Amino acid sequence: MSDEVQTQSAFTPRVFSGIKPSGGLTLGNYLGAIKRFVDMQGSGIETIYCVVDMHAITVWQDPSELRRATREIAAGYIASGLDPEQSILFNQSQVSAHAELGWIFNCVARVGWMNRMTQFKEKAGKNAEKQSLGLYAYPSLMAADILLYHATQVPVGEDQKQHVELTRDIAAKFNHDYKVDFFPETEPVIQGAGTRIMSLRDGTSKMSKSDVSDASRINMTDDADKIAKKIRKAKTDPDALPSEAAGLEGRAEARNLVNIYASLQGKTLEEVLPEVGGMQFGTFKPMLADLAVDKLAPISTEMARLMDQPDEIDAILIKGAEKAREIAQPILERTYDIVGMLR
Ligand code: AQP
Repeated sequence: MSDEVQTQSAFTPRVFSGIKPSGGLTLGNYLGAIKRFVDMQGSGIETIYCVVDMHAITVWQDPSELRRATREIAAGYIASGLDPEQSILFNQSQVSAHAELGWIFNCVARVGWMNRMTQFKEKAGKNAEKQSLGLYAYPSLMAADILLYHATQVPVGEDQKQHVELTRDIAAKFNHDYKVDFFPETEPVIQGAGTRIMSLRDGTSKMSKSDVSDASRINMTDDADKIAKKIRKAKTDPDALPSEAAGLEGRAEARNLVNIYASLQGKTLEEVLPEVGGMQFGTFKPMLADLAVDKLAPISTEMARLMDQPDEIDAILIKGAEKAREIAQPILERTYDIVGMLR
């Protein structure tokens, strides 16, 4: 390694996270990720939020639908309270340094590490051989997304914890192999009751935007009637709600609905159980539906307004990408120097 390469040992706190436009936003994305993004925006730390379109194409995406979903996620960010003047908002493919650092990390990450990624196993199922190489390698690109900004904190839902840990392993191996202290050990920020929102049809599987059943999820664009209907039809059990968390043992669907109720109010499960304990689902579900509509309607109304102004969204993303490049490019160039690439 060249002695001239500047290394860094103290990292300025910086937040990075993203959502992939593989469909419309769900309540899971909102409670597990976007709500946290908004909380962190005001914390005095620089915040960078990306629409990770390069991750979306790890499974087939119709090009015009990908453009639409990219704008919808950007609209969801803004409508939920992310301010393009306070946070950097952009889509990943506009900053080519993500792909470039991703390649370097493909050469740092080990096949054995990737083989342990549970999300690939879940998504690929029995058809692993037929999946794209990109789906298998995507956690390494995710590490590049984060480390390209020397991000120290990544707000994510529970399902992404393993990938942030892999990011730390990649950073540590890079630093060790090249004898530098260049990439930070990023911390996942997994907080609140909404870190793992489950399907409304099956309390043991995650609410996902690509689930074949629309009834399994609440989309951020669903209207009040649809939200109420989906909650009314959500799978439950015949018992009343308990007043203490122990009473939710073995009741995945009941736990999920109470979690959603708590998270929408920014409270913990323990804080809301005394209020809802003893209620039958016939009473609780309409109350939950009213709360969900109350919280989501202003967001979906603003999303619809923004989606009618695609040029406005595109301009925000272009401007955000310029700001992102200003941070990313020097870090990429220093990485090339460390690795020994002549430029
Ligand atoms: N159900 C969920 N509960 C809590 N957090 C969730 N997140 C996703 N689903 C839930 C969080 O949202 C962020 C963005 O996720 P993503 O869209 O990049 O990828 P994903 O986790 O694979 O989301 P989906 O909806 O399941 O997408 P598909 O169906 O296309 O794979 C992450 O922080 C994630 O934790």
